[in-house]
Amino acid sequence: MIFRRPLTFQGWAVPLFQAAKSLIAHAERIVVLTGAGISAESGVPTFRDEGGLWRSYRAEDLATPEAFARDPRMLWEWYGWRRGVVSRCAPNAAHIALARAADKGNMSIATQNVDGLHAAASTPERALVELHGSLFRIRCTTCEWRAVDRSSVDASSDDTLPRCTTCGALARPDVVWFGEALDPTHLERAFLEAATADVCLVIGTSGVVQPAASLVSITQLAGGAVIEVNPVETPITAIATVSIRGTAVDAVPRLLEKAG
Ligand code: BV8
Ligand code: ZN
Repeated sequence: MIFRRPLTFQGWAVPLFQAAKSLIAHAERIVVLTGAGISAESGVPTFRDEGGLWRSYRAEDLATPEAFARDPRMLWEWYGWRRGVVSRCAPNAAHIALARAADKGNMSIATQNVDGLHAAASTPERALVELHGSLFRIRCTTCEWRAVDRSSVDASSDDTLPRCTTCGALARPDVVWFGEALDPTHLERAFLEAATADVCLVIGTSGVVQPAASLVSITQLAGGAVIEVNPVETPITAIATVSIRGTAVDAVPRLLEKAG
């Protein structure tokens, strides 16, 4: 039963929204996959939308280990700018509604985002997997050292770049770049949650980055329902049980609110 109609609050489309709400309300296990779109209404630039981050840059020029090896100052300048933008953003109603739902214990959230807004919305740590790392953690390029770091970055010279406090080597953002493997424990946990979920709720992702996007088909192939929230169609729409044409702030709190 695949519905692919735009969600409108007039006329017959409302039952689609109710169908999605009911699937969520009756689910024993829910896995949520979020992408940059859930943070758009908090003011965090997305990657591939008009005006998105990648629009003005090429992913392969920036978020890769080769780019960092070639020009660590340029990369630290970009991450420092993003850290500055994100540190002025607050979690929105979608992050907060998910955090409250996750607190009940039957929901896990796998996010592709590195903006830390799910954590800032007090999502229980046990329910959150940051698949691609965090803008606010750094790690050593040589030893195992890593640390939380929310400071502004001075990329004006190699000497002012962040350094490991254990061995003094150059530090890098603790994020997963293209061509780098995700943390296997994170991936295993996310895959298990997806394989055992009754519902996969996909919010604000273009569904192009792997292996994160494959969580959706894992739930679908295991017989679970897929509910997508996105203002536009994506490759995920084709396998969605219900695809809601709406924004995260508009749709997510309504989907999660308990029937009155
Ligand atoms: C790896 C961190 C292997 C850094 C990021 C198949 C299998 C495995 C790998 C691949 C594969 N095919 C290709 C690959 C390679 C690659 C990949 O996926 N390439 C893509 C581009 C084709 N994958 C990798 O390299 C991964 N590594 O597989 O390694 C390996 C194994 C062993 C040993 C060595 C290697 C690593 C991928 C991680 C890359 N890092 N980020 C950083 O952020 O700086 S990815 C980056 O894209 C972000 O994390 C971002 O979150 C993510 C995905 O983008 P989206 O979140 O979807 O954002 P986007 O802008 O695209 O879309 C926003 C959506 O929101 C839109 O649809 C829009 O309509 C919607 N929206 C807008 N406003 C709203 C909204 N929705 C709701 N409400 C709104 N208001
Ligand atoms: Zn070190």
